[in-house]
Amino acid sequence: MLDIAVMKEEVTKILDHYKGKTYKSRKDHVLVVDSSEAPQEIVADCRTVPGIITERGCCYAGCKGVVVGPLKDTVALTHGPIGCGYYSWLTRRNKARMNEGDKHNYLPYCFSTDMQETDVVFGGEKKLRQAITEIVDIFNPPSIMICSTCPVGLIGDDIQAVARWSQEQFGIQTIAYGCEGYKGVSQSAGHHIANNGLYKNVIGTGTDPSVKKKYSVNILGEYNIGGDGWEIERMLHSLGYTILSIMSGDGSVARLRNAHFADLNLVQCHRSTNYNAELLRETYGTDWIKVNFLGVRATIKALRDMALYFGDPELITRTEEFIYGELEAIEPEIEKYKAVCQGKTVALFVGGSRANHFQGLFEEIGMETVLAGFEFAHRDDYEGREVIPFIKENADNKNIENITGQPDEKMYRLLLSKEKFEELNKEMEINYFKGMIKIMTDGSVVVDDINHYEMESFMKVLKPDLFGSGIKEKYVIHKMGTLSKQIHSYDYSGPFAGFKGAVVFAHDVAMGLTTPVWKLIKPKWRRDAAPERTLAEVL
Ligand code: CFM
Repeated sequence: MLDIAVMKEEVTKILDHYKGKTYKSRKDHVLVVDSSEAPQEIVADCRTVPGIITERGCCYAGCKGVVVGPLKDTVALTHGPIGCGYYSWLTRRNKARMNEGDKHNYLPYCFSTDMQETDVVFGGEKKLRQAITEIVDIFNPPSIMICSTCPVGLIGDDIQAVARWSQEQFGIQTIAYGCEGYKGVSQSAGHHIANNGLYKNVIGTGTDPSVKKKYSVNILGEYNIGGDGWEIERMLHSLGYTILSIMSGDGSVARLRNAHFADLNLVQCHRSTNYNAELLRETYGTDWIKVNFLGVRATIKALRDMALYFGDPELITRTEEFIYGELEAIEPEIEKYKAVCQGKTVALFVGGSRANHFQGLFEEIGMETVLAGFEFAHRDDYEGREVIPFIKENADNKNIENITGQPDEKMYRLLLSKEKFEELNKEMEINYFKGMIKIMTDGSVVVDDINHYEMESFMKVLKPDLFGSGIKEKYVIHKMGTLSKQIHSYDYSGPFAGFKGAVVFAHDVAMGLTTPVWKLIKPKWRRDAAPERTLAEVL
């Protein structure tokens, strides 16, 4: 149990190392959870202090790397220097395979215009046209998606004009995303741009209502990292659901076109897909529910909510039987690993939703989350959707087009009557997400857009047994003698979702914690109690 007053004091000490503007900016991004002060407010989704060594990524990463990139039947063409394409090429471990009905999988390829200095000086449109011509010659894909990197916006290449040219020249749908790396303040802007592009050009363009079967759903914000999506599919298929599309892990443009025929949308990652969840609701009347397939209890809740939404007694019974069978199989395994992990603590710093989603899973193996934070989440991901109307727009998020959906005359339909909706809403909060702060215990720390200095400082204060984060932090943490697990790419493991995934996760954590190597590493700050340097001395 963490002491609120002690933690507040520690946070003050850490922040006191900052001066002037930096202090002013950072103090509002860090809070100690204190339910007596609820609702607590945090500052998020704004510019990082220059030079502070943030853990954030760029807008292009959010658009190409996260949302558009995993769609396997389109060629995602990076218009930019080769590094941008290369580093966003499957390092996230968004798996894909050819499933029944799939005709294409371009994910094993990395497509880039490989911009050089001369292209930056004289313009890159010619090279972009040439790349598209080659792509059509070699692959003749059903669609092409152009994703911009920083130099493209700086020199003003007209990617929209090239997309129109490509469409006319080859008759292939070509969508251009103006997702230059510097647009917005993080990956988050890229999610929004990608959502907009898919909503305008892909979703709803399918004309095959026969895809719709009983209990048709879309899964939004599930990227099949380490095979998570496949485990979710296994569960939903055995319960009799039809998955029309997944945005976008192991997903395809072909399936996304018919997403508007679904009865219900399931939102796994709220941050990256809340835009389309809302647009689908506004345009087609399709409700969405927030699900979380990470963690046993969370998975059970998601499956129960889904069954409840459809309200079919047979489906509800089938769901309970399924849950019972799965639990019977995994519980002894989880208990075995829990014996190792019990009582340990964890700090989590991940993108925009997993620092929230994984907390339940850690709790189930006996581990308490003492610090959690997001790289690029917005206030609603911390505080809940009720704050959305109060979020102030700034110059950066004004940059990104904000679309609202108009009801589609032919396709708009409501599955639930008003009364039924209200009744269920009380139980499962349809179209709502409560965010991170409400699930955390008093005295734990929430940090938005953590930087290197703060990460090291909190490591020393909280001494977690595990730091769940990404590749940028991993080895620094290891050098501190602490286990670090990559919650983005799952290191080389997975799936962690659903019932079976929980066992894989528990196994991995237990294995990591008991690795003998920790006995051999003692970081300097643990060896001698040398006086701490001030930030000014470090800089
Ligand atoms: Fe959503 Fe993601 Fe995440 Fe995200 Fe990401 Fe990711 Fe992430 Mo890395 S879409 S916000 S931009 S859950 S790549 S699969 S792990 S930072 S917490």
